[in-house]
Amino acid sequence: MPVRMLHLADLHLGYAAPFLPASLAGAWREERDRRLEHAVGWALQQPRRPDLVVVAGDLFDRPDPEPALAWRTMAALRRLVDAGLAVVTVSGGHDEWTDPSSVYRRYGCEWPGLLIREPDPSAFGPLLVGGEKVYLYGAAFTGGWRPASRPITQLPPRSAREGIHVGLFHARLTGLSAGMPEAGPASDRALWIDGAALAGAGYDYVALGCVHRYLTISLGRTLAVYPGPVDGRSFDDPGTGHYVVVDLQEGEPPRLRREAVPVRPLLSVSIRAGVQGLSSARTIASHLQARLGAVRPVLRLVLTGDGEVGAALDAGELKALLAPACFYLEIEDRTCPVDERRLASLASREDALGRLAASALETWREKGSADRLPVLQDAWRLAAGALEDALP
Ligand SMILES: [Mn+2]
Repeated sequence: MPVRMLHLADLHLGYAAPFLPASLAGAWREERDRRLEHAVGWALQQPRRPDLVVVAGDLFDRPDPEPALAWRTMAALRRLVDAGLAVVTVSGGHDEWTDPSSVYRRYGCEWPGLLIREPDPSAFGPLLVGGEKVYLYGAAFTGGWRPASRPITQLPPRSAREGIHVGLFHARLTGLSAGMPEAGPASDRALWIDGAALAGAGYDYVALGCVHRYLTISLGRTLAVYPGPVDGRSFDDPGTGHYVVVDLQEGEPPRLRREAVPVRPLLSVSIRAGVQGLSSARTIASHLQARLGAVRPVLRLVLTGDGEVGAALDAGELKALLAPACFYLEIEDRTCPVDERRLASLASREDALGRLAASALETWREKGSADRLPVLQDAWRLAAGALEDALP
């Protein structure tokens, strides 16, 4: 029988969305903070349960989550342990140890399952899981312990003993020719591990956290996986909506599976007015309502469209029509009441509006100006709007 493992990372429990109004932020957060409890209930209800649950860092959004959230989270993990599942947790960049009020310092002694505390990669186990021996290799991200400029090149080698060998790190991999997305500004908030060293260690599977999307990387005999956060935090970090489950059997490659689970979607949608008959608030609203169904997402809608069709589109009306189908709706109105033809006709005027139109027309026609068009359109809206009252 293979060992079945549920691989979680980057849940960021306790995250509060700054873009939501106060009236919605609490409910959204409460819903999001139920993720671990949902995952535990899900795991225990499966006809073939996971034997092992690992959390690869950033379980919490900050080192010192509210005590009630910490207790709820520990109670959920304890349900797994009480049901006979193995649980292993490492800290990430957001919930790391060095903070004096770190949740793992305060509750470390009571933390259900194995809590990895060593700042340097170390070997643990074996854990007896589902009748198999699981050898673990991991490190707790510890701020200031090691700069990102010095990636880890020394890892405990795979033990020669029979069993399953699993790495567990909140880490970025370096030196790979492809596969890793670029590091963000918080690049020091994770371990950095040399990809060749990780390949050389020879583990069967490496459960990673840190990259906020689903990503699998083959390193020789080792499969390294980022499950990505199940729930998103923003339109640019929208979450995966999946749990990652892997079956591990000695002498066989890991078998990965993604299980879709209900989430509150964070959607970013762009609509160009006038395309595919979508030219009025009403047609756009019914098009989106059909697409959204009953999930009531957090939705950012960007409207574009030039000339008459842009001028005719009423973003306020669209917002009123669409808001009931959304948990939260944000409309960015980038429509522009002019197009090239209208600018050309305005440019012949001998007044300030004419000069403005002539200059806008020049930019509009410039080669490669496509990425500047939104800026031009914004500028036009502001400047033409200001001139409108002053001119005949
Ligand atoms: Mn994270």
